[in-house]
Amino acid sequence: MTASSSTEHKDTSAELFARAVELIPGGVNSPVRAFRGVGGTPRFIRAARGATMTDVDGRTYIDYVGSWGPMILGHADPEVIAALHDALARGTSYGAPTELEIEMAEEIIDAVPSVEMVRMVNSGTEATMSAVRLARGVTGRTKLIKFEGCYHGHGDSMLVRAGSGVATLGLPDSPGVPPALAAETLTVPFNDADALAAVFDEHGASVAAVIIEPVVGNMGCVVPRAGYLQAVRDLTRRHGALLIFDEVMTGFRLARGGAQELYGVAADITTLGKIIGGGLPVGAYGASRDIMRHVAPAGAVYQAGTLSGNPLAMTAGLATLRRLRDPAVYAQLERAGARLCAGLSEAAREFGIQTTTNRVGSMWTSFFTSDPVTDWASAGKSDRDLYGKFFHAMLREGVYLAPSQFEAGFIGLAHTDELLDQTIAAARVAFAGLTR
Ligand code: HOZ
Repeated sequence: MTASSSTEHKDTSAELFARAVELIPGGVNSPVRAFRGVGGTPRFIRAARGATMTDVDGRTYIDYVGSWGPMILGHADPEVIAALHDALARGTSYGAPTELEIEMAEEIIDAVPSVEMVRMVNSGTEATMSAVRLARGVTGRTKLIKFEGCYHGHGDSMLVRAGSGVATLGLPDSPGVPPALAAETLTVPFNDADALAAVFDEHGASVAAVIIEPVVGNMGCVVPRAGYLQAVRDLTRRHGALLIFDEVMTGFRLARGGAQELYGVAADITTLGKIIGGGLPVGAYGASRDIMRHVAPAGAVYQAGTLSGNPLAMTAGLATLRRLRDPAVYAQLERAGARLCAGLSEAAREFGIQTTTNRVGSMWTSFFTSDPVTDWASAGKSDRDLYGKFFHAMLREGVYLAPSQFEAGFIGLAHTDELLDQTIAAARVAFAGLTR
């Protein structure tokens, strides 16, 4: 499929981007969208429906970004939209509690057994920042262990050797983070339990928490080795540190109970976002009652938010989560992921392009390297120039991938077999072009 176009020669996106860069840093409100990881200028989107997005020049793309994860049902899902219409008529924000927030808490608690109480916030960043503060408040310790290439939003403590946009821009440590605070964050390679054990041996008594993406999405998709998450669990218990699973991407995506359900490892604190907002801004953190009783006003660890538990976000989230109660959903996503990734790998092989594709369910990344990708060092070996060329070739063929090698692709329930096969056909054309 080639991007369908009503105005083939027009580039309104480029015109809008030229306006945007004068007004918004880098022309975007979140760095990866600026296309710096792949070159060129971003497409400005006018509308999206199901598994496709249409840009301002009328070109339609099969979308594998899915708003960076939330759109598991597809864009403009009729049930979500109907629920939002209904909610809109009752007002957009009250700054006072609603029954919807209780229903959302019940839905999350039912899905994730390690979560007995939950606090809603407005983004994944807020969720992880709050989770780390909670861990520090509960343990009375200050150090945080994170993994190289994992990204947990842009909170100060997390911007150390981070993935996602900071890796894409080659700025893994951000200016503006006080060195004294950054020094409280220790980093180790993902998938290396011995390295984690060594850091615990040295700093164990001062470590408040380990924060991890149980399946990494932010260095591209990187899969935990068999037994690795359990080893992380065991080490945190042994050293009295709390284990934070950042399930902002994986929550309700890999299984209803997220990576914790899939791998059978329970976290102490879980962060969520993306899918639970059904496409509206949202985040959440939850844990046992014993941990959550420390959060204000029940306890002394302070955290608050004007729009937290916003009725529209709760409505879109609930309409989404209720559809994900059916286990058949995850079987369908698994089949779709397997079909797409098998097709992409075969197409790459056909044209002699070296790729390694990592996938768990509906999260995946094709890296341009023949070596296994198991951590940040191996992800960094991927040929980013080639990824950029592939990305643009796919865009020309009507497929919208993440504009960075270091992001996961997301498949949703609206990606039909026909669309998946069109994507594989597009990849054949793209790979053929790379060999010329
Ligand atoms: N860093 C985000 C995904 N890992 C990108 C979010 C965005 O640009 O919207």
